[in-house]
Amino acid sequence: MTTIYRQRVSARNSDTNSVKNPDYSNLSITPNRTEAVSVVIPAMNEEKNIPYVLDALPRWIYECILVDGNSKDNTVRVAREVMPSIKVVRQTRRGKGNALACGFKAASGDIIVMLDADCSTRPEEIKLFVETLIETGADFAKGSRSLEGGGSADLTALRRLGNWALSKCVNVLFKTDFTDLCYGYNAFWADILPEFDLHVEPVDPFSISPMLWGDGFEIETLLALRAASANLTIVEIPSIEDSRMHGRSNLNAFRDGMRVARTIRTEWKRKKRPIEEVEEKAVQKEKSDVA
Ligand SMILES: Nc1nc2c(ncn2[C@@H]2O[C@H](COP(=O)(O)OP(=O)(O)O)[C@@H](O)[C@H]2O)c(=O)[nH]1
Ligand SMILES: [Mg+2]
Repeated sequence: MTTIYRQRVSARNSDTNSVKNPDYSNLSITPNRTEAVSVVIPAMNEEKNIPYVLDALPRWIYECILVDGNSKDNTVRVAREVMPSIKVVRQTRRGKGNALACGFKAASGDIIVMLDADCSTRPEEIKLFVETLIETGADFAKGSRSLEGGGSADLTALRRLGNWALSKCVNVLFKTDFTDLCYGYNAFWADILPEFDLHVEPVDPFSISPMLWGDGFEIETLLALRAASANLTIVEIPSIEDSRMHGRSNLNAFRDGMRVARTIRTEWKRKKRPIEEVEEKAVQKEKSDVA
């Protein structure tokens, strides 16, 4: 029996007691599970990487959903060759965030796992995420490269510093204990999806910006903060991030770091004010920045 190392994140207001208290006693990995697991993989031009990811997926998953970001290469064809049962979904707008939202909508499992297509997130860790959700009763399992047992070969010094600073800022504002805010390897129970309040309608063709708030790399922050604001139970899990195998990252540390910073600000205000007002302001700001 292997004991899972985990750390509880107190993602709740001190004035509420609506959070489920997971039972951490006897936490263990067991081979039996009845919950259906959907794996959602956003992929844009990953034809060289995707075969390795799909090959390494555990055989017991219920479904794998690939969300294609209008790849110019053969990502979709290669994925279908390697895994004929794969469900391919087209994203409705642009960005990793929109891709994930489209994938979540298409998922029909009890548990949804987010995995990257560039070989940086390890499919063998899916088991740890799933078992932790099942055995602790937590709502959201958040991967952390900073916990003991985790690590990263992909983070640059600048990204590491930015992530550390943003995590600290969030922990003060949201009374949380996140150790790795901007990490994309997460899993959650599908029934908490409404708490994320994600929308996938295509953007108005006459709109100035092809992206809406949450469509970019800020998605991971947005999910974590909405889970925290909804007083859901969040558990951090150590995770090892490898370097992407082929190609280059689509993330720009400065541009996307600024989006994350604005997400923190927007979500903090969202907690305090009516949702529509705050989101409308964020969208307007986004449009004026693009113009
Ligand atoms: N569908 C889709 N996938 C994307 C998009 N941007 C990034 N991805 C995927 O998201 C994952 C992480 O992106 P990556 O560029 O490696 O960013 P990094 O890991 O933060 O450096 C990879 O699987 C990418 O193919 C996008 O606009 N659409
Ligand atoms: Mg990557």
